[in-house]
Amino acid sequence: MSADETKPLLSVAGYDPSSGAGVLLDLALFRRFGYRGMAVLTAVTAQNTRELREFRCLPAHFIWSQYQTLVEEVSFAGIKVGMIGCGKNLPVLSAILGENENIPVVVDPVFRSTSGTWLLEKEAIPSFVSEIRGKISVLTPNLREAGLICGRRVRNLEEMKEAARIISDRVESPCYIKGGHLEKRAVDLLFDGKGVRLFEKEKIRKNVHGTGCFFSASLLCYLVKGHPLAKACELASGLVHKGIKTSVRVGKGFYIFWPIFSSKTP
Ligand code: PXL
Repeated sequence: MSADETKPLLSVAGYDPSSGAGVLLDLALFRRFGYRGMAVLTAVTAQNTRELREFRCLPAHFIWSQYQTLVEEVSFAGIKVGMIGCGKNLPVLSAILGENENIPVVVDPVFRSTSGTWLLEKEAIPSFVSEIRGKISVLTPNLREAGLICGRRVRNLEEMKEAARIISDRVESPCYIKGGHLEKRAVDLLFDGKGVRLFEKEKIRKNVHGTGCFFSASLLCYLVKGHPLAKACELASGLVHKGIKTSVRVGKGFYIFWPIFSSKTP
């Protein structure tokens, strides 16, 4: 076991009581890969598989206090960032990232819930970009989030390519755009600052909640295991595909991932 495998992974994200997304899903995935997960909560939501009813952001000083209390004792092998919730908490995120520049950091730009609630104010998106700039390993927007970051529509492969270049330039990191919602094909695209790689999968027509969290948490695990970025993306995208196939409907709304515990490391 390498030294890093004994170190925990950190999820900086929100709480979804239904476990379909957020820290509960992240920690379940970290465990599935054999890592201990720890979590700094940014926000708490009230939601079931049908709707996200409301949420509260935790105060910036308290998010910082959760992080500081942990790092007094442990250092992390990698960090995944999900829902931040409020623009006023972005400087804390920036401070956390600033202290962890030598480990893999995957940032999922969570701007809107599957059911349509804004999970970060639209006006805060430019500061989101500047606070993470130069401090992360990869940003993983979906089509809509990519559109919000670069201020133009992203509806097809050509627009994905342009958007990935613009975003990568702005955040000074590679950008992986998830194209699961493209009309005909499900194609994801990675721009690593030099070239473009495509990852195509069979399209599955199933409304699954938490796909962004699932992808970014798995991607972090593969990076921490030592895979280069493109290989880690390929593996994570394959795992999400498998996860979507086996996802279940526990309530009346979206499907959620299940079973996420397995005796076999993916
Ligand atoms: O899937 C985005 C997301 C991330 N994190 C939390 C959420 C959601 C969507 O509802 O609630 C905590």
